[in-house]
Amino acid sequence: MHLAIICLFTGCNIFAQNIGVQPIPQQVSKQDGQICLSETYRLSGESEANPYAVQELKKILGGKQPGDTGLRIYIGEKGDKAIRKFARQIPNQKEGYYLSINQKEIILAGNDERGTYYALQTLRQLLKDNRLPEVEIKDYPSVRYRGVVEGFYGTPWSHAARLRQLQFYGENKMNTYIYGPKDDPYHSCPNWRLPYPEKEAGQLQELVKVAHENEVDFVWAIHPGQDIQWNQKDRELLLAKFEKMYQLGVRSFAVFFDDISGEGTNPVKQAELLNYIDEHFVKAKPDVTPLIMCPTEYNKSWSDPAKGYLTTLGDKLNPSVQIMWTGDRVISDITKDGIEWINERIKRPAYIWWNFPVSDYVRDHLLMGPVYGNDTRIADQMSGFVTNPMEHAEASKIAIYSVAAYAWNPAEYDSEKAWKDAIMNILPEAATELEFFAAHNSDLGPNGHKYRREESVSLQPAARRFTESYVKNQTYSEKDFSLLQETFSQMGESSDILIAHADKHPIVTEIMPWLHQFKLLGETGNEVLAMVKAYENNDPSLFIRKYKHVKALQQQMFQIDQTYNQNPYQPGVKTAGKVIKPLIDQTFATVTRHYNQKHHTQLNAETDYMPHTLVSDISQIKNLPLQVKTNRIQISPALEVIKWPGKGSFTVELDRVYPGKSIDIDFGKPETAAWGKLEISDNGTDWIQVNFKQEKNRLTVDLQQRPIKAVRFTNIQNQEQEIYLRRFIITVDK
Ligand code: LTM
Repeated sequence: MHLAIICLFTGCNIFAQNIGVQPIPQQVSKQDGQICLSETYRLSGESEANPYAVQELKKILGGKQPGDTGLRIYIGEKGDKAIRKFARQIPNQKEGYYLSINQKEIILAGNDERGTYYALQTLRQLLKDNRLPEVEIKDYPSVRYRGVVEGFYGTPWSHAARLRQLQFYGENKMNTYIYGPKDDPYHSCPNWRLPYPEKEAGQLQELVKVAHENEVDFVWAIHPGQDIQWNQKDRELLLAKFEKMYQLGVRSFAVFFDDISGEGTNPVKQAELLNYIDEHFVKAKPDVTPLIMCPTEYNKSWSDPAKGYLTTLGDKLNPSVQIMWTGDRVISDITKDGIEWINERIKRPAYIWWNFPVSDYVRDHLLMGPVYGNDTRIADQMSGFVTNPMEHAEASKIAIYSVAAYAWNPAEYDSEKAWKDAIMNILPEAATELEFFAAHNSDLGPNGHKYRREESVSLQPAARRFTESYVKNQTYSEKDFSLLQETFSQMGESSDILIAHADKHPIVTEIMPWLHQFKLLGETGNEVLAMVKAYENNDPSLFIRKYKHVKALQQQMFQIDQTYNQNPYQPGVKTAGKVIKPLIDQTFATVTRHYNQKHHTQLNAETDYMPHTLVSDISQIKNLPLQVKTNRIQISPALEVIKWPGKGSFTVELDRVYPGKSIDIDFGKPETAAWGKLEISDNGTDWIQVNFKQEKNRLTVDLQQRPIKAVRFTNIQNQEQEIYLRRFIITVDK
């Protein structure tokens, strides 16, 4: 039997990008030839090589049998006999590998065990229809630790979703999964001191095992800062918890001090505790990887150089402890200046915790657009890059895949290409439809962090032209009109096609309410365009028919928004909010107003809009959106600690005077009455103070139908207060 059949050979090098491997390898030389795999192969190195790599190889080769004839395959890592003669070809980099495919042989040689595994992942991607390209690849990651931090607030990922994630990381050469869901009580307060119950412990054990099989470090994180006592008892309880996790198989650990206030924020005490853990646990065990910590001041905008929090950590923490960092702000892209700034203070390369596509502060949105904005020249200035995802595990894979590509080889990172490839990889059966949906579901809408993303990019020029000319002059180009019609139709088609895949792929189940909303919005768009034509053609009966239908569709969208995803923070289902929805709303309002003028009617031209305003001099509050649900007006809650300056205040101004029912407040702390003043106004100018009833952290006021035009809350002291904005709700009679 032939060793391998040469399909074609002309012998020339082409660019790395063209071999279709993600993440893009560092160095590729490719010939135009291909080999076709023979039915048998001869394998050298099986007994010494990384067993998970060998297992991958067997999976890739499918039904083919080992034998004395056929293609020769060498597998192993540096030092193994089978690949000794290729040792010089292997990049001398952690997790690096050498892969060569030619008519005689396939060489899969890792610089270490993980390197061999990654060689296999590349081989898997190269194999198409039993053919492999003739190629020589020398590859390694630019960033040492790459992966995901499950560090969001909200419903933690399910066990099944986590298992799928770990496989996905292995396939995409990510080596880190940090387990730190804020709403796991055994990770955070109040139960961080307690061992996991049996069921959860069993699941974590399985995750560790599967992580290992996929060459992923399972990092278990603890979040003890909100109630930790700086004494020997808590120190030992923390070590005992780590020991329990060690027994479950965990070999990598992190301690998070983010989003806490009070005593736990003391950097000297934090450093003492971490060094103690480092010396008595991490370094005392032969197989535990370097400790990771997330500081309290984890972004530049929160750091106060005068207090020296970061420099204290930099000076006092053992050099092997990794320090996490989210950038210039809580949610921000990582820049060269920014990383230089932090590295200088912490005296080590920062371990980046990138807060995208996390959506725990915009929970009614899906963030499925391209990953962009991080500097591509800073790989050697960071020790790690992990992404904090959405609570929707499958939908997050679009961004995770792209982060894998970025962190492996930032110099070759192509945001658009990674995004498209990600979608093709996640749902090949309906990639066109998922790409269309994702392109229009990527922005966050207004939010307290002021972080925004592009959305509906290809539609933007036509949308802008149409809106401007139609709203101002009721004119437009037919070409733009047709493009909009086509887009709105595609919204329905792609939603339907994706919905039809619900049984086959969990991503569809996750995004289902948004798919329904997207379809309804598309239908609304086309009916609004039909109103435009009916008005132009002077056809009032058609106009009214279409108007009624639009109103009915708006009602259905409202129902979806009020029924699904009813979390207490940003309940509801928002879609295509940056370009498409404003265009539809403005067109509807314009054409309805014109119709009203011409026909002396009073059709309601309103779509949903925010009649009330929030005014504040508190930087972390002033950009928070307001939410209205029937007769409740609430400030969108914030997750992290709010530093409320002395004399600072916020005011919620209502669009008119309402009979007031109640005010409901929770600032996460019991002592609000000592520093806070609540006032109401019936005209926005004159204020009277109101007293609240208090039960633990909850403050309530019964307004007894008093007229309300505005509500104000002030820190009357000169001193800054640290609070959590858990709830601020005004209920009125309509
Ligand atoms: O970002 C960090 C370090 N901590 C928290 C995260 O848990 C949360 O998911 C993000 C986004 O809201 N913000 C944080 O402050």
